[in-house]
Formats: sequence, C-alpha cells, structure tokens
Amino acid sequence: MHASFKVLFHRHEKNPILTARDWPYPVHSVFNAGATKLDDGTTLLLCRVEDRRGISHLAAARSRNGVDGWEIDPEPTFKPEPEQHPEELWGLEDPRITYLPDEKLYVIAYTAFGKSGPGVALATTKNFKSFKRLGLVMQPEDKDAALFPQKFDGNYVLIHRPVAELGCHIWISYSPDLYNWGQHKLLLPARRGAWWDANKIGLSPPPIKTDRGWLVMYHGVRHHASGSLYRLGLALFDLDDPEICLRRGQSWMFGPEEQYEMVGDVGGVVFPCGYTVEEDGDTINLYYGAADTCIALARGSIQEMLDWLQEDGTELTGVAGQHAERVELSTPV
Ligand code: BMA
Repeated sequence: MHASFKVLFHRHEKNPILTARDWPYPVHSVFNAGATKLDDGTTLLLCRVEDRRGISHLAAARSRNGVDGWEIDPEPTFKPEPEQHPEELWGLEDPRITYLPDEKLYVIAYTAFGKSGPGVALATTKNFKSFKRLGLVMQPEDKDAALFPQKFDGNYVLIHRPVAELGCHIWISYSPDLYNWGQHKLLLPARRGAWWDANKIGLSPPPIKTDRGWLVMYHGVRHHASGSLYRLGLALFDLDDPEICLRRGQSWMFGPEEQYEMVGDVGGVVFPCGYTVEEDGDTINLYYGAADTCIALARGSIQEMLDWLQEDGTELTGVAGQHAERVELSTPV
C-alpha cells in the first residue's frame, strides 16, 4: 500500500459516452460540450463537433439519464454563419451554457474563430432550436468564457481568458445589457515556473454557486517537450463579490490518465465545458472533452471539492490576498 491522492472525480464506466461514431451525419470528432439540465430533467449537451475541413459547429445531444440513450440533432444545431458573422469563418468552439432563471433564458458563451483569431461570442436561446446571436463581446485573442447565473449590482458578469504576451490569465468583466462590456479586471493569474498551472490557465465550466462561495474549476496548461497537458484545479470566490478569491487549490485535482484521454487528436487533454447537478444538490456530473476527440463523464461531489480546497488550498484573504498575487505578476522574470 502506498498513500494516494484523493480522487474527487470518478470516471463513468461507459466512457467515452459520446464519440463521432454516434453522430447521425459524418463528423471527425466530438468534444468540449456545454451542459445543462432542461425543465423536464433531460440532460442537454451542446457538443463541439469538428468536421473534416477542421471547422467546428455545435450540436445538441439529449438524454434522460445523462449517460446513454443520446438523441442527437440530425443536423448541426448551431453552425457558423461567416457571411453575416465573419468572426465565425473558421467555426464555433467550446460552448459554456448558463441558465438565467429570472429571464428563463440560456446564455451560451462560445469561441468564435475568425481571421483575427479566437474571440468570445454570446448567443441566447430558450429551446436550443433557435438562437439569437449577440455577436463578439471580447475581441481576439480571448476564449474560455462563461456568464454567472445571476446579476451583481444590476450587471451581468462574465469570466473569460484573454491572451497577452505576458501570460494567459483569467479575467472578469461587467455589462448592463450583455452587449457592452467593461470594468475589466484580472481575476485569477496563472502561476509561474514549474507549477501545473503556470503561464496559461482558463475557466473550465461555468462557476458553481455553493454556500461557501463560487466554486470555479479552471484548467492549467503545462507545456512540455512533447506537447501540453491540460489539467483541472479549483478556486473559490466570494458569493457577493466574485472578484474576491477566497482560496486557491495548490494541486490539480483531475488530469488525463485513461487511454481515451491520452490518445487522440490532442493527447493529454481533459477539457470540461459543462456540468449538471443531481437532485441531491451535491452530485455533479462533469462532461469533458477527452483528447479533443470524444466526450467523457466523471462524477464528483461539490461538498468533497469544497473540503479538498479547504485542505489543499491556500487562503487568499480578500483584496489583500488578491493584490499579493497580482504583485507577483509584475515581478520581472
Ligand atoms: C484549447 C482549446 C480547446 C482544446 C484545447 C486542447 O486552447 O482550443 O478547444 O480542447 O486547447 O487542444
């Protein structure tokens, strides 16, 4: 016996739960799906589907139990319209779904990939059949975005990940109407040096509201000689002021291990864009793209994630804690 790490997410025995072979029309790969539970309890995945040109569109898959029996739309559900929206010339990627209960509206934050690079676009829907585009809200290069499911002081709040020469960090921005965004601030910086989340991080699924704060799963990208590894970590933000980071995990808590995560178009990648929560309010179904090739499911507990963060994380008390991390950023290499 040797001591082992605490396992927070347990892979489903039917993994991968969705692959290109399940699709009703020819596609190359299916991965990085947004997720939500509809009113009638159906799990809806909005999957990123890549065709053989290399261009991605989004396709809805629905299942009663969120594991199997998927009914996949017979045609692309939401596809690029480059003539009207040139920012979508090379496709739509990595959707994150947020339900706004007050407005009975789903907001989808996705990556629109055009000639200037990937940017953040928003669309709304009530039924995942018709969509209203709000257009590009963060210009390239920016991705890994999701909306909070509530307003703060009358503003919508978006987390996103702009790319800058000095590093890829997680930012937060505000809008009164979903179109006009401002008050941009650095929310969570990538670490530096040898850390698993050095230099490049990004939001994974939308933030999870818990009694201890907003629980945020984020991915860290570790570049190494033969490619990169995408792993997941946790951070907790204040319920009333999501700019305040209360705790940040030190270790990653989920990373590529299985064959379907290590081998594929981009091996060594686990990339969740969505989750659903069971009736007990605690069990979380995490849907993730594996190796940019297929979709897999892992189950965990929100309470266990919070407890883990309590043990593994470091406390960042309010603005002072945040400030300390920001100061570290400005240290010359
Ligand atoms: C990121 C995103 C994801 C992808 C990952 C690994 O930059 O583009 O869509 O899964 O890289 O290739």
